[in-house]
Amino acid sequence: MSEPVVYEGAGVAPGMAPLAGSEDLEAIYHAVVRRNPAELEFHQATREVLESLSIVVAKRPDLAQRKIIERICEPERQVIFRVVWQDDAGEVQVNRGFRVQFNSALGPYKGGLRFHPSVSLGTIKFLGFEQTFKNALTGMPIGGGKGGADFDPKGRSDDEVMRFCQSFMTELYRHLGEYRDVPAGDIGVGAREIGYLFGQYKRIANQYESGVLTGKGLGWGGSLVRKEATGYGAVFFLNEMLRARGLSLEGRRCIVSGSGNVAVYTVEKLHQLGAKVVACSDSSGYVYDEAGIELDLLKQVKEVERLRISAYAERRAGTRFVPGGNVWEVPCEIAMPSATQNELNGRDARMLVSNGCIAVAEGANMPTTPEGVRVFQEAGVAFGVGKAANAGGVATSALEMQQNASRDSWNFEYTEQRLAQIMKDIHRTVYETAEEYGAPGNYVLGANIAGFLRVAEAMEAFGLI
Ligand code: NDP
Ligand code: 2IT
Repeated sequence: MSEPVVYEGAGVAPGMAPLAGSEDLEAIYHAVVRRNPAELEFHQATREVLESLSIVVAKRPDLAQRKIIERICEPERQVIFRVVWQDDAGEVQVNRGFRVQFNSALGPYKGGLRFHPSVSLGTIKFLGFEQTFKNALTGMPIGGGKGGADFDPKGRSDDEVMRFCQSFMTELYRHLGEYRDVPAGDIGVGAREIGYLFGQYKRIANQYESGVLTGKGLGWGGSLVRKEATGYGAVFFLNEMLRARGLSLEGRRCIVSGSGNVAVYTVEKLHQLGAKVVACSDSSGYVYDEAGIELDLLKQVKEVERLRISAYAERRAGTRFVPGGNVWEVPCEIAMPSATQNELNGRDARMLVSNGCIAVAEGANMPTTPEGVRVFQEAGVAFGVGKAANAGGVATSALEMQQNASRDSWNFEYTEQRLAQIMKDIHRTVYETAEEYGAPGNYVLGANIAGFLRVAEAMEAFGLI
């Protein structure tokens, strides 16, 4: 992948269109920039949604009158806290923790926790904003939130990760609850971290409140398919996009960036459905495997041993590791960015298009820059925006909450079938909304409008909140 970029300046990234025909939306955007200085990723995410909304504002002046868009752009609550812990050498470490409780119109705040050194308030705010619309699209009773810390789990021992998680939860617990706010995983937070976090919550709250976190282990309240859900769901969504064009996945050459939770299960489902993934990556470079990525080896290297992606190439003949390489230079028909925000820029998009790429489905949150999105859309590439395509993870989290509430657990087949149906429904909603608003095939517009309207209508019913 390209080195992820952070935009400099006033927050209008290259490739962003003017907010057509609406001074109000332009004013709202500038108020967001003023009120959230230096939070460039948040500006970018807001701008993308506002671009889709001009058409709604024209049709629904009532919404503008009651300032619903301004209200939706302002998080309900933001918590920032100190996290102190001791490393294995006995040295004291100080990190910063965040939880942005963005919108609870449709249900308790719901969204993952990210542990990565790049995390700042702007990162968490953009993710919480996106999550609000994504969760609305699932049709499930969940509001939007996101949290995390600038903690870097890389190279840390299990004990260090445990001490960090315990300290983090010692502050965060007071803001959580099955009916209040339900975190899960994201970058740097998987089943190990959720275990330590749940253990600490249980100690402090003195109750076994299964539904307070999702992504739990299968032996203690987790749901089958949650681990696989984001990747599987993104492939289901991709499959729907292809079907809508009369195409199929069979035999397609694919690239998946990243090699974490989302990427691994994206590769797994692509292979199950007859496609072939020839490259994946991590922040150190990419591996190229013409025979198709060997999934057991990828899982061994990444999930079990937590090694760099180069270890994959070292252990498999006929493969190549390209240190610092850009995975998008590998020719493919289908690209699934599944690592991080702004990892695929305009140049990458042009390269993909000229190499014959026909579809992109975003497993990550906001991985394609605005310029990249424009390049794909202008070239007629089917472009599945993250808040629709990667909603399978949080949707299955909601299924986990449902199982916890009824003290039940469902089998794999049934749960996967629920996920597949949810992804089909999201695709249909987004597709039909785009058509209704005069932009057939524009999944960005369809997702933003459909998600926005669901949240806005609930907020309207609640009065001025
Ligand atoms: P993981 O931590 O499991 O994996 C992240 C992968 O992306 C790793 O291969 C990592 O490489 C790479 N990566 C992360 N940050 C960077 C960076 N700044 N530069 C280059 N590479 C990077 O995370 P997930 O798979 O859970 O998350 C991936 C994406 O999917 C994120 O955007 C997340 O928000 C999104 N997402 C996750 C969901 C989930 O259920 N987990 C649900 C929906 C969306 P390295 O190890 O070298 O850092
Ligand atoms: O971005 C996302 O949707 C996630 N990280 C999953 C959130 C969740 O609550 O399962």
